[in-house]
Amino acid sequence: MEVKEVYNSCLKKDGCSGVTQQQAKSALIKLGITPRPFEIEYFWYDIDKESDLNTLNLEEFEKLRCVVNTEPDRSLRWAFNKFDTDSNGTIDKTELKQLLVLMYEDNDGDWVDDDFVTDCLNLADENGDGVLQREEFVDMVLQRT
Ligand SMILES: [Ca+2]
Ligand SMILES: [Ca+2]
Repeated sequence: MEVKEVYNSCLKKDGCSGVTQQQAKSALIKLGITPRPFEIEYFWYDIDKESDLNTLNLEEFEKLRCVVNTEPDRSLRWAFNKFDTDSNGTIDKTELKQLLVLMYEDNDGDWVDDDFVTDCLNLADENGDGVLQREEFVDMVLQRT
């Protein structure tokens, strides 16, 4: 399928003037491209120049398609810094909760509760210090997607 065709098919569902992050993701998957974790979010603000309601027009979507999968490590670094809101170099339980709500947004992230966050933290916290170091964060994100 052509890019334009896929773009339009994802667009039609809600009649908006551009694709949202979710629609962009499914459009890319239809085109045979699987975005790495947080790549779309990472590139989005660079590309969405007009910031028109957080959607991409066809031209902007083309740009996204070209950059996805080019810098997977950078998008993970960006995500780590973004969720490390107090910039202390680790992700604690509160910060992890924000991240999990976002990651599970597709399935309505509201069900993410403290028990779930604790379970995820315990699974990912390899050195057992109760917070996620950068490497633990990367492993967790890659395993979950
Ligand atoms: Ca932190
Ligand atoms: Ca740890």
